[in-house]
Amino acid sequence: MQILQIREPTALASASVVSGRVQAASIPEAPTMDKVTSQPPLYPTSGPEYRPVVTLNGWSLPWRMNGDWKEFHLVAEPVVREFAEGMKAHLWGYNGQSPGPTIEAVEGDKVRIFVTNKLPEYTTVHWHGMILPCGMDGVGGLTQPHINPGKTFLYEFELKHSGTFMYHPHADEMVQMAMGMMGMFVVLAMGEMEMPLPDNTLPMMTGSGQFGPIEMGGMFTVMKIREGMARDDYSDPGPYTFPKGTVAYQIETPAEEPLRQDGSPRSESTKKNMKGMKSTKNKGART
Ligand SMILES: [Cu+2]
Repeated sequence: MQILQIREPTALASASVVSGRVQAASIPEAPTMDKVTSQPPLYPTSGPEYRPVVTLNGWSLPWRMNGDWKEFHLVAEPVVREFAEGMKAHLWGYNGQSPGPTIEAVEGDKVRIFVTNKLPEYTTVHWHGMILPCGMDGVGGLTQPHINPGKTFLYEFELKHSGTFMYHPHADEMVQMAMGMMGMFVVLAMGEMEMPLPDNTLPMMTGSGQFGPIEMGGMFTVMKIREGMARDDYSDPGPYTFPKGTVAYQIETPAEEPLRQDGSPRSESTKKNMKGMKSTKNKGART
């Protein structure tokens, strides 16, 4: 919030507190990145000192100060990323890259994020896990109108809690996220953390459980709670011991191969076509 000085004498009397968005008429520059190597972090030029994060094979989105608002500009757009020499993937991302640039700010900051849509379809940006007003949560159709191609929306909110968050669309999710639209949003804590980071958690996207990797579809942070753990004990109690017979399991299929819908076995020619595929025959052990 800022007090606007309005020059017209008639308006002076009614000069009032207005939303930050009135100030936002000039859209900040949208930096873009063409390199896929880790870029140096951005040190704060105002506000509290902190040690910025380094995004591996990525970069941090520059911002500008406008009054007490930190302004960022994300551009959702098709991008080309070279994963290995000569292997270029046509993706969707933000500001020239996929994943999008890391947004970094400090607990208590007021952020204003401009989002310009240069995709061939509508989008939104959801600030995953962050505590903010419902109408800033970026769920197309539910909490805001979609951002149509060529349009720019503003998100304005105060960063209430520190943490490592992410942003991604909540619009045509299965396509847009699969195409690479996501980025990290790091909110640094002011002062001491009240609690050590528990190693008793599995962070989303990077965790592995006792049955294999835990994937994005889960989007979970899994806190391990066990009977008998001491209060304030955040040590990792290890994998959960499932009671016997309570885990979904694979069975040996009685038929050698599935029948077709009409009940006939697959023909030899079909088998030949399927030559490259192996049938999995894992022993389904019941725990
Ligand atoms: Cu999410």
